[in-house]
This record gives sequence, C-alpha cells and structure tokens, in this order.
Amino acid sequence: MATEKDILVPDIGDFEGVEVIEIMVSPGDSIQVEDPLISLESDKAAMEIPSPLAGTVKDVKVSIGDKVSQGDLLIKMDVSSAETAPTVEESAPEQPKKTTPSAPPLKPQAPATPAPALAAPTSAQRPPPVAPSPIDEAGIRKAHASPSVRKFARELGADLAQITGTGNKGRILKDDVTAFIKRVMTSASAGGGLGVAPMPEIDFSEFGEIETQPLTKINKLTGQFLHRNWVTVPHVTQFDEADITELEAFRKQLNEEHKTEGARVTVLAFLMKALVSALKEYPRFNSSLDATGENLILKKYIHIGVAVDTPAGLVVPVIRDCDRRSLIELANELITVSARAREKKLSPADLSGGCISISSLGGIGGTAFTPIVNSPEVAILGVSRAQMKPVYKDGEFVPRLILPLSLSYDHRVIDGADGARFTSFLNKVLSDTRRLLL
Ligand code: CAO
Repeated sequence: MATEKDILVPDIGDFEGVEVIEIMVSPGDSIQVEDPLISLESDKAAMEIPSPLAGTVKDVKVSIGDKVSQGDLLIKMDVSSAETAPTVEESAPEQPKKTTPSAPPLKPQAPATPAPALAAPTSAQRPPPVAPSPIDEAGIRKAHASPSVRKFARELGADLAQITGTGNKGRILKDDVTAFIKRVMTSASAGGGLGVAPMPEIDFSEFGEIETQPLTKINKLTGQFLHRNWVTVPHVTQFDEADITELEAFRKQLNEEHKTEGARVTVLAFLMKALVSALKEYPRFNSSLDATGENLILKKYIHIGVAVDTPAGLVVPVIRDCDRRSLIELANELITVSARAREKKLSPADLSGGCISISSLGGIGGTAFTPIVNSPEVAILGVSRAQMKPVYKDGEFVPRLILPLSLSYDHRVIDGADGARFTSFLNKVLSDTRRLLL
C-alpha cells in the first residue's frame, strides 16, 4: 500500500528565500533515492535537492522562480510501504550538494535564457556553431542528466540532445559532456574552425596578490553573444561627426520648458528620432539575414535597442515602435527602461525584437569606438561625447558642438557606400532637427 509523504526543503545552511531554478520531476515520475528533484540557486551557490525516498511523484508544489526556505513543501510523493522505512520527517535528507558558485539570476523564470544582454536570436537566426551557439534550454531540460551536468553543459554551450550518455540507463555524465566538447573542438580545428592555440592556464598568484571574482550571469551571457557576433559577423565601422550645435540649444530649451513635468531630454532621444528617419530612408539597415543566409527579412516596424550599463553588466532593452512616439515620450521611456534595467526588472520580452541598437557612451567620454553588432540586427550606432570644436565655415573658424558617431554594420548585408550614406543622413537630420519632422 502506498503512503503519501511530503518532501520538504532540507537544511540548506543559512540560506533563506532561495530560488527554484529547475524542476526535474513531474507527477507520475518514478523516483529512486538520491535522484535529483529540484535545483535551487542562491546568490552564492546552486544546489540540487536529492530525493530522500523512492516512490512516485504525486504533486509538485513549487514552480520555477518560487523562493523557498528550509522546511517548505516541495513535492508530495507516494511511497510504497516497503520503501517507507525512514520517513521524510524522520530522516534528515542529505545536505544538498553545492555546485559551483554563480551570480544572482537576472530573471527568476529564465535562468539560462540567452536574452539578458543582447536580443535573443530565434533558432531561425542562429549562425553555424563556430562560436558557442545559444543554448537549447528545452533540450537541456529534457536530457537525462543531473542538474550539475546540465549546468556544466549550459556553461560550455554543449547541446545535450547530441550527447549519448554512458551512465546508468543512458544518463549523461560530466565525462560525456567533456568528451563531446573535445570532439567538437577537434573537428572545428581540423575542418576550418578558428584553429587558434588555447589560452594557457596561468597561476597569476605567482606574480603577486590576486582576488578571484565570479562573472555575473549577465557578464557570461553577454560574453557568449558578443564573442559569437565578433567571430561570425564581418564588421566594418564607419566613423562620422555630426554638428549638433542647434540641436543642443533646442534640447536645453525643451528641458527648460518641460522642467515642471520633470522631463529630461538627452541627446539619445534625438538620436533615436534620427535613427527612425534613417531606417525609413535606408530600409536595409532594418533587416536580418534569415537562417539560410540567402534572404533578407525586411522589418516594417522600428524597435530600437539601447545598451544600458548596469552594476550587473551590459543589457540591451528594446524600445518598441519608436516611429510612433514623440521625442518627449522617447526621453521618458529611456529613463524608465534604464531604471528598470539597473533594478534587474526587465523581462526577456523587454530584451527581444530589436531592429538596430544604440550604444551611447556620450555621458561618460571618449572620442570613438567600434561597437559589436547585436546580431541578428545588422547595425549598431555607437555615440561618443560631444565636444566644442573649431569648424571652418564661411572663411573663418567657428565653435561648434560636434557629436562623434561610430556605426558598425554587418558587411554581408550593408555595403560600405551605404554605411557612409547612412551616417551622412544621420548628420543631416541631427544638424537640422527640422528634418526630423519630414
Ligand atoms: N555628449 C555629451 N554629453 C552627453 C552625451 C553625449 N553624446 N550623451 C549624454 N550626455 C550627457 C547627458 O546630457 C547627461 O547630462 P546632464 O546630466 O547634464 O543631463 C549626462 O551626459 C548623463 O547622461 P545619461 O547617461 O544619464 O543619459 P543618456 O540618455 O545619454 O544615456 C543610457 C542613457 C542608459 C544609455 C546610459 O546611461 C548608459 O548606460 N550608457 C552606457 C551604454 C554602454 O554601456 N554602452 C557600451 C556597450 S558595449 O558596446
């Protein structure tokens, strides 16, 4: 006869309100002692909760993203009388295994969603796997592997669906993932991959005092995407300078007029407006290559991603329908979205669907830089700090406020001539804001 037993959160040390990041069982699953049930992640460590009993899962009482503490109910399980010898309440479940430390997730529901830093590409837009490709999270969840092996596979970008497990009942082991990665690396270098020498492992402490800081989740995800885009997209960066002397006077006047409403219009809002005009004039910049690389998808909407510098790393929220918003609305949206980014309140939807991105370092400094295209977008506009410069005009040098622009684009889609036309167009509208009305 089966008895119903409660599986509770065991002693997890000093942690309170720890997030459920993975549920490995469903009602009806037959479970052995020690089989992993749930994965939790605090801001210091990820841990697996193993089953203290054998039996059948009756009900799962938590969802991904829930916060749990010691003693909270996780699972109801039917345990046959032969297996009930130590009851859950009596037997202290084993201390969960701590795995490698990891940073707090950006979004509880999406621990491994490749969205936080750069707009997540759809499967149709993934390039061939030269660099680590976005992880197939559904495939990883379905795979017959422990959470620590799944975590290991996520970190390496290994597709568990392609790996044959050598463990009990075909369970994928850590060694299987390592062997798979070795195979992929070997075939990549033999078959025209990057073929570069691996980075040597260096003990920096030999040279002086050091401190090891784990990368945040955002750092890691951003790194993967930037690396992929850097090696798969042939980049060209077009530099230009826009005279924004009149724009600046207008901007100051606007801020003065809207002072009581707390409006704060920065150059960025004007740049978004200028980009809207430029994308309408040059629709190829508002496109993406399809999966075959043989067709261009031209977009009829204008959603602009804005790189935001946050304490946890770079994120690129997308402001939608910029062509339907006024300058003041765009300025307000920028304030809202950058605040939400810094408070880690963005959802994956807020980070997807961008047509082109702006990376503005103008508030910080610099004269020019080479931004990396936020693929599958085909261009990104980098903006540096505006400076007063002497400009030769009508036979004399006059002081003008000059804004440096750095437009990187995907040379498979955009020709050099169009790159230069695009920045010239931006210059024209930024130098004479009346043109933004056209
Ligand atoms: N030239 C001169 N001054 C500029 C400027 C420019 N190009 N851009 C902004 N400023 C000024 C603003 O007017 C503001 O001045 P006040 O305080 O006097 O109003 C000040 O710099 C700070 O602006 P801001 O950064 O708060 O606002 P923003 O709208 O320009 O930018 C945001 C918002 C979210 C884009 C920005 O805060 C940010 O995070 N930038 C970093 C982006 C980044 O990390 N890019 C690198 C990505 S890797 O490619």
